[in-house]
Amino acid sequence: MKLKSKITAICFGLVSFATTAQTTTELKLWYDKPAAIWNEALPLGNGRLGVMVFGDPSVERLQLNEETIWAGSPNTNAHTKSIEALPKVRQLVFEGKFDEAQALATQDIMSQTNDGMPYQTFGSAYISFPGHQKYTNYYRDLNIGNATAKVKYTVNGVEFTREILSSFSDQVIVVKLSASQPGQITCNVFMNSPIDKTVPSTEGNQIILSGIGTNFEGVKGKVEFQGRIEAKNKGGEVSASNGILSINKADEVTLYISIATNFKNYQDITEDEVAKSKLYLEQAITKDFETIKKAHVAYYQKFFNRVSFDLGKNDLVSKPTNERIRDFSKQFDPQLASLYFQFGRYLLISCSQPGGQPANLQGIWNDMITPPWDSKYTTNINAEMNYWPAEVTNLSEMHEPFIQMAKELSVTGAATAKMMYNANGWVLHHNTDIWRTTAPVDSAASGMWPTGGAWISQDLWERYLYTGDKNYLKEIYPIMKGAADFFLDFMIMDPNTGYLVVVPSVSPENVHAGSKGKSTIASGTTMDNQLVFDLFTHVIEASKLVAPDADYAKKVNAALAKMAPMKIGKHSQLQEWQEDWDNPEDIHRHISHLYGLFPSNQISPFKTPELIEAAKTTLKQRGDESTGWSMGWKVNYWARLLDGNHAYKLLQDQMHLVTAEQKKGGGTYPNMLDAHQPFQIDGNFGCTAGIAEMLMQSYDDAIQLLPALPSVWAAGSIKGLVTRGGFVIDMTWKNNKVSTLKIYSKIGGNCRLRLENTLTAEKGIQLKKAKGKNPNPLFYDVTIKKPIISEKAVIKTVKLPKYNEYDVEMKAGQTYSFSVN
Ligand code: FUC
Repeated sequence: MKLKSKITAICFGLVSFATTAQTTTELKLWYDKPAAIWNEALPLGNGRLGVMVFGDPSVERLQLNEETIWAGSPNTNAHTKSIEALPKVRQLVFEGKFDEAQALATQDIMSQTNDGMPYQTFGSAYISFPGHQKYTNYYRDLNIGNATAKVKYTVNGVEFTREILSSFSDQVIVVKLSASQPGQITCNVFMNSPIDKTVPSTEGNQIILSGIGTNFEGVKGKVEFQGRIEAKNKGGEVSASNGILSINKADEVTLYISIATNFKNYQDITEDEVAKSKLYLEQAITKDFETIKKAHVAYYQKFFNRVSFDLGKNDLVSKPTNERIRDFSKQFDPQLASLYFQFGRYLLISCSQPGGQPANLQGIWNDMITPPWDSKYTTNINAEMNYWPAEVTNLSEMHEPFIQMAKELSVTGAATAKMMYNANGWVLHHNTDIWRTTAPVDSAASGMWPTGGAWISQDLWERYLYTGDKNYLKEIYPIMKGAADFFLDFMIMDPNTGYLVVVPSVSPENVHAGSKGKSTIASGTTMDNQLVFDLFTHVIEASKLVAPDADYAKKVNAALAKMAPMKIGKHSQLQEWQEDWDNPEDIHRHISHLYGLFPSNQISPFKTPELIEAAKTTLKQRGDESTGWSMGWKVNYWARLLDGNHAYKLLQDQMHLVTAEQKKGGGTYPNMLDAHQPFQIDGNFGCTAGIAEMLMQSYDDAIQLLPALPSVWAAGSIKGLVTRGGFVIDMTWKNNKVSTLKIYSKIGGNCRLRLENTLTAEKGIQLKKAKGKNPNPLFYDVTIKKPIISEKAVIKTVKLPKYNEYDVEMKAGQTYSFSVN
């Protein structure tokens, strides 16, 4: 009998699928030593309250964050000086006087007041245990299967255990201290903060720390915060005085840590932090640790358990996580890869909850008053990257704070657009903060980039493609339209090229040969063109669906027609700028012009064969090793180039262990957080999204299964990935080919599958060979202008593997199982 890979399709209702779920041990980061530095401590969070657990036996440190403790207060950093400067800067750019243009922009267009406020730590809670300096059998872990951390060790034959969580359901951090014998818990608890003028105090049996976010760059600090700790003991005694909570000879103790601020929203700080911190504590303390834990775990697992991922097992889980990170590129450790993927999902659930703030540069975890780049939102890549895993890894709810921020930015950005450029719509440059400031900040070299609103809008539109939710689209349409309106006003014709361009701008944050490598300022950069192309295209699509307006569409289409196509330069590369300035030796971390490859869909192996080759050439020229987020982006790039082995190589590079001694290069800290360096959370999210992209892609007309599977991941399973069009994919694979497949359709519609296997339909199932355009509107088509190709460029033709494409019309709420004969 001829053995042919044959998949049969059977339609079921909601059927559960037995993929090998990740077991509890696989979902743990564990260590045999306490954390000596912050980058070894373990992050817990409930979206609002963050805690880094150090796990030292004699003095536990819990470094604490509340997501709304920022310096400053409601403010704007926009100004009018730019109105006069704008035409002059543009003229200088057009004359090729880039250094002068950049200097003038730095002087007159960049913010004249502040560059945004920093995100600040609350401080730390310490628990000191007299006599615990000498210990044996040390163990600590972070269990991302249930969002709890544990510390265990033995002193004089007594085993001590600490269990810590940041409760989603009760809005407090709880710490359970227990011992293997009664009467053994004796410790002192206290708090302090690097924020000047914080005041410790005592109220009954509660210890309190109150403070105010700092003044910064001329903006008065007005975020008032208060933290409270109370203990509930079994046996022994508890007392509090002078800001110290003393526990004497207890059998078991639970500490309840509550923090609140006066922050209501970006323009209102009139909450009562005292009442709030009291209330959270009062409500939580009526419940014991196990009750709080049960509700916490149930809440967390509702999201986390939507995706399971298995790449096979070996016994490396018995080694501490830091050693496995160190050895990842030398040994095959499939469980570390799946753990790292899931860790990104864990972090997103833990730092981005509906109703709260979006994940900033460090998520919510920060022990400083002025952290690197203020731990703000950098919108020329970092803030968007944080949300790449949200839809595809089945965490759509975690996307909400980012959408809310977009709504707020569209308000503050409208005032900035008017004031600074006399333009309609709204503008965002390369940074914002909790006050939603939108003016250009820092020097013009990095900050003179008015295209943030376009990228934010791309993310908003993408969410619609995953959910098909028209109500949501109605809600975000005005934001997208406002962003488009800005560019309709702001863009002008470049007299050198005749194209409609964004100017002044930069290709983040790269200098160009037009200025002999000194300046970044330019006109009509490739990334800007791609971003505005997306924005205009999406606005036209969205308007057809929720606010038909033929005149507006005509206007936007007319602008699109005047924009430059992509260009392929003399080194066969995708040009970063209008001029062929690219240097093949340039290894800059930003490869902004490949935005068109990922996260956008303008460059694809199927539709734009020349551009895909040029993008690959560019990527090879830029090299692999870089900052954490840059490597995270490259995993996605190589996945879109259908090269799983190269994507895997980038994951190996990203696993470069960065320790207190080994400080060179980007990579991963012992606690698995991304090292830019310093710590920046985007690399974690970028890599999680990248791994999803290696296993499944859904753009360019089809859902492609295993598009970039590295050869080492020959067998495995993933359950719960979401595609554009709202299909949930569960699949296993063997010998690098799909072996079982189940698809749940959330919203119905045509499911076009692209894979190397052959599918055969069972009776009753309408499985057709795909023909023509995918009729599913969530796989809408984009038509890219033909690229302009330099005579010196050498473009080879791409050889694609042989794929089969099928269509199955699916019904909402139904599960379709396919099996391989
Ligand atoms: C951009 C990047 C840096 C860093 C910063 C937060 O400016 O160029 O590498 O990630 O954002």
